[in-house]
Amino acid sequence: MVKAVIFDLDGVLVTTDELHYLAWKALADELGISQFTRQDNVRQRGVSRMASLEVVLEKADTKYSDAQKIELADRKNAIYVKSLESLSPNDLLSGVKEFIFFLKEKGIKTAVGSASKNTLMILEKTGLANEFDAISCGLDTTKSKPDPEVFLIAAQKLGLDPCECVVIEDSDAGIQAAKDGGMTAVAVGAARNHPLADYRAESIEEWDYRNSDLFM
Ligand code: B16
Ligand code: MG
Repeated sequence: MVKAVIFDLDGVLVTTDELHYLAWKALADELGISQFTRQDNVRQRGVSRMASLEVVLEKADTKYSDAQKIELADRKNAIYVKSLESLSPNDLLSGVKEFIFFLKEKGIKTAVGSASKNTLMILEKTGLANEFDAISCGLDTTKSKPDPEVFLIAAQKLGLDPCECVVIEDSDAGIQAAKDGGMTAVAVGAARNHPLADYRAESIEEWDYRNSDLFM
């Protein structure tokens, strides 16, 4: 049986994808980049803020210095954080609380493995700050998913081997990271057709985890 479940944050526990998109779109508009689309935004899922900025700048005529890029990423983050002001426990995705309770009853540890540097604030606002045995986030890492670093740090904080951990992810980059890290990967949402996934579900709510061999 698995010893821990490591949750991706955005798209798995909570969905602020639309808020990320609107903040990047606002920045793109400010910079006169009219071609930034929702399809571009799909490639920003699960990857770091700076890697996401590069997706926006692919369509820019101007070349930006590293210092300017940091300023642009800060500007986007300010817009995004402002839009998180009204985030509350009501914004947790359906079935999340029940699944965490199920895992606790089974004695399975839980962790968060997220690219977001806003992880702690999002967990606090949604009432999950004290629910996990470990948190690994964008503040702990030097490499962005698909590098497995964020999940390996989570496993290390839990005191477990990667092969004892299951990762639940909604991004292609995150599924790749989980597999490269030697973990079992459950793909939900946008990543559910990823060829490397070991298990697939529409969402946690739709997943028949009670009957999954993972937890028998
Ligand atoms: P921040 P996850 C990711 O969260 C988002 O999916 C991705 O779109 C975002 O660029 C990344 O966090 C960094 O977020 O700007 O708040 O540090 O899916 O890994 O939980
Ligand atoms: Mg995600």
